[in-house]
Amino acid sequence: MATRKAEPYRIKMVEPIRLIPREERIQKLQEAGYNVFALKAEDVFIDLLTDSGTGAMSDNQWAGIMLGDESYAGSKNFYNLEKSIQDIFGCKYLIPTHQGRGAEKSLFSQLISKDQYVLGNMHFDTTEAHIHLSGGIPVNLVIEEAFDTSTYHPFKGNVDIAKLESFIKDHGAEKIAFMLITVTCNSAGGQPVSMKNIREVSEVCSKYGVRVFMDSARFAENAYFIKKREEGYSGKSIQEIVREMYSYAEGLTMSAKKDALVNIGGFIALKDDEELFNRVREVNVAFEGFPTYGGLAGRDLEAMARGLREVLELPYLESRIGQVEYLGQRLMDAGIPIQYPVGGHAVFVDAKKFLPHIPYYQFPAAALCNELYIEAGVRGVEIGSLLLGRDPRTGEQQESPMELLRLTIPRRTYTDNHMDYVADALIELYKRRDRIVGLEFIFEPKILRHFTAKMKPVSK
Ligand code: P61
Repeated sequence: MATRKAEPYRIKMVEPIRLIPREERIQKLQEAGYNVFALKAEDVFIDLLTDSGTGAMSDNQWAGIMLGDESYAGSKNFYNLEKSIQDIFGCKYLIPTHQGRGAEKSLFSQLISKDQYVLGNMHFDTTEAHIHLSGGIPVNLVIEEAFDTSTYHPFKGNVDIAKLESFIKDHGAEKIAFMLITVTCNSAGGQPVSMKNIREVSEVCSKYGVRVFMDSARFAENAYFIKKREEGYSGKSIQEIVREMYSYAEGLTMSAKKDALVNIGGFIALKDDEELFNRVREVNVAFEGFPTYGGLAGRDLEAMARGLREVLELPYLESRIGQVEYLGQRLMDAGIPIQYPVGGHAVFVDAKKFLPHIPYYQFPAAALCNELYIEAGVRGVEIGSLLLGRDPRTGEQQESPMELLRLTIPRRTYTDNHMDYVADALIELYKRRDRIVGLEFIFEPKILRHFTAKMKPVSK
């Protein structure tokens, strides 16, 4: 009896990728201002920048694309998506959007009054931006263990319940717009939130009359971790777990580019608040489009309707999370410091520990990211002080609590052989880590600087 698990799919179409020679990689990176965001994708061999919109669709999804009903109003694909969302999340109301941030913009504009707080485990950066844009103040209440990369905790995305309750008591419920639980918690390393924690958040919030929503980009990956790690859930199906998770919230925002297994799309779903639904739908027409397409083509809606059902299949999730774990394990076996346990969608390398000689203001994770490109043509992404930026009041560079290189794994796209190749490259870098130097700016944009900054290695 074979114990090894293999991918629950076979490959029908391939997209060639190529590794350009090392001298060219050095030159391309220099031309890109030592910023991997400025590289052309065709100069990247294995692209681990994001798992967002980069996965492979199934034959069933592609078949659905051909059944796109491109009517301006009342497309049949909208109703198929609505049915998927009602079945999966138990939400009556659907508002489609072009991607996750579209959903954030429309929903938050109707929930936040000026200077109200929006509580969360750890808000993602677009979420934080839309909270600010709607006049709100984001607050992160994740447990302390999330910041300690080497200590095991099965649910590092959990909300600190004591902090949550004292925050509500100290500030008063009327100063709080709502609570948003991000599953899995991307900013903490793709770390899951337990069912117990979701339930407790909902209990505390309902005690004080604070509404609860879920940022659901990786909801199925979160459900998988609950099944594997939380007592009482091993016998439940992913669908049953998802239904229970969402029984504790009144609605959700979704970037469908992750766990709906599509290249573009998003939505808001609301359980039963008809009045809120009407208000959000109204602004969404102005921001995104008519209620039955919301910035998407009928074919996109159909691919989402089908992807949302596929993502709940256990063999898919086992293979998906198993691949991320496989890469993490290879790195750990070689003594490379990573966020532990490995999250659902990415391996986060702890660059502070990998390159202890590079201070935060010389961006160790960005330096490591660049070296990995030179070494192997692999593109990761920095999540650290470069992304965090300067204090808006003082102009001082802020020190991020963690300096992480995120190796984000697209869904159903690369093989374990690719993972071995990435691991081998990082192990090589680890051997010569003493020779890696930090970065300094030659051009620093004022907003979202990490996308367009130009840098150079500091001279020794
Ligand atoms: C990512 F470099 N994530 O992780 P949208 N919520 C959550 C997300 O992870 C998320 C969104 C909402 C991305 C894409 C990304 O500066 C960046 O569909 C938990 O991307 O609008 C997106 O969903 C927003 C990468 C976004 C970035 C912004 O790679």
